[in-house]
Amino acid sequence: MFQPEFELLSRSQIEELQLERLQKTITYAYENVKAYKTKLDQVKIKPHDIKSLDDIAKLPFTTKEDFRQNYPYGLFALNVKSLARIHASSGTTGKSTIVGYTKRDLDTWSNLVARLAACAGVGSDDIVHIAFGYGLFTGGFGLHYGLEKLGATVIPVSSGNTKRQIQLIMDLKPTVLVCTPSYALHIAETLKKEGVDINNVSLKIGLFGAEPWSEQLRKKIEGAMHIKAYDNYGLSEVMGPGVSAECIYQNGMHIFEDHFYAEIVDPKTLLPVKDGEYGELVLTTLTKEALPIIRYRTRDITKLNKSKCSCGRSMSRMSKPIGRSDDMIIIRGVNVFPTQIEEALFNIEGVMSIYQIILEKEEALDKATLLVEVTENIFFDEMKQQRLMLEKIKHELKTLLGLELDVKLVEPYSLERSEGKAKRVIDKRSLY
Ligand code: DLL
Repeated sequence: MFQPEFELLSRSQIEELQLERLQKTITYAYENVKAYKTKLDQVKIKPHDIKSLDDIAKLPFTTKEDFRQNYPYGLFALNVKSLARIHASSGTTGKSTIVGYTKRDLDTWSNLVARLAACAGVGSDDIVHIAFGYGLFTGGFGLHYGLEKLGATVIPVSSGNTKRQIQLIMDLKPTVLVCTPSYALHIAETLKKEGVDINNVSLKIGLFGAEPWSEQLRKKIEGAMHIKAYDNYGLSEVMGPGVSAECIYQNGMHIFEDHFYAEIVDPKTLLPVKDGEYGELVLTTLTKEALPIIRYRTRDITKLNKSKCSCGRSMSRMSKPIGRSDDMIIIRGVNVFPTQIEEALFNIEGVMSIYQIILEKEEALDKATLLVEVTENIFFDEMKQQRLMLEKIKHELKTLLGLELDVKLVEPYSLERSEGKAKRVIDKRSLY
């Protein structure tokens, strides 16, 4: 454990520390960020009204829209000149979200990323190949400085040029791979295509995150690469990677609750869900200087488990997010997340690990087509085999998800591979 003095606190000690830090954060944000003062004044709450952790429910939420309205620096508590670094979120629409860090924030961040890696059993003897993009995205630099702090040997490869990645993996013999799970899969496929014997690959551990992925995908990656694959979660608005991470028991990601306060709310009513139920994760930072964030609506759908873990940590565990509330697709009245389709698909032999959902408009109705890559012997087999495969996929989707979808089998390696976050849903509806 990297920081056992915090990681092993009991539940009551965590909550005591959280309350103390929450009160400080609310006062600090109220006094230093105009947007927060205005929001709190509007609901007639003063920082001293926060007397217990439950009182947080009295505070307004912060959303991506607040970042847009206050672009670029309006939510910062300090003058930008006093900051040590700026990053931005990988927004797909509109302007990116700008985030900033003081020296102390960067120190906290690297401690939390060191914790994240140690949680998965990474240590100072490890050689780490980082294939996250370096730049405004928080993945590259975030993991980099944390792993250096842990004492590991870091190779800052960055993303892209998969053949070169493989050459470096074979030559430099890293023991840990850091990237998105979809890129890990692409690396695994390329290793196979290049005819590399997996037993000659030095990798033992994968630290994968930055996008939703199913248990089935984990099994595929672990099987293809002969590694243990661990999930970790974070978002730029709150810090970047290092908000939560799996320990060796791979049974939920421990939220680093001495730095973040987590709530789960119903995304429609915004009221807390019952303990252990799925809902939207809402996070409040407890120690940030440059950009304190109160009740940020992450849009990520997950659930919390507050029981003590076999690793000894009492910090709550969040389940793998099944998706973002804004990625949920509604097909003929059934709500689904791409990861649920992924789970159903990957149960079927002959399905490759890549799929895409195309959303289109047909007259006034939404139409969804699922493109699934299948192995060569199925794709080039007789029509009858292909028909059987189609039926199998449709049946699996129907029984597991109650979903009726148009399915098309496509040739292996015909769908685009991602070097960063995968794009599972292609929404063409706005084009009509
Ligand atoms: O993706 C930070 C990060 C970098 C996390 C590297 C882990 C590793 P953003 O680009 O701001 O930051 O995107 C944040 O990505 O709200 C989730 O929707 C999604 N996400 C991140 N990690 C996971 C994960 C980084 N482990 C958004 N599982 C978040 C599911 C994830 N979704």
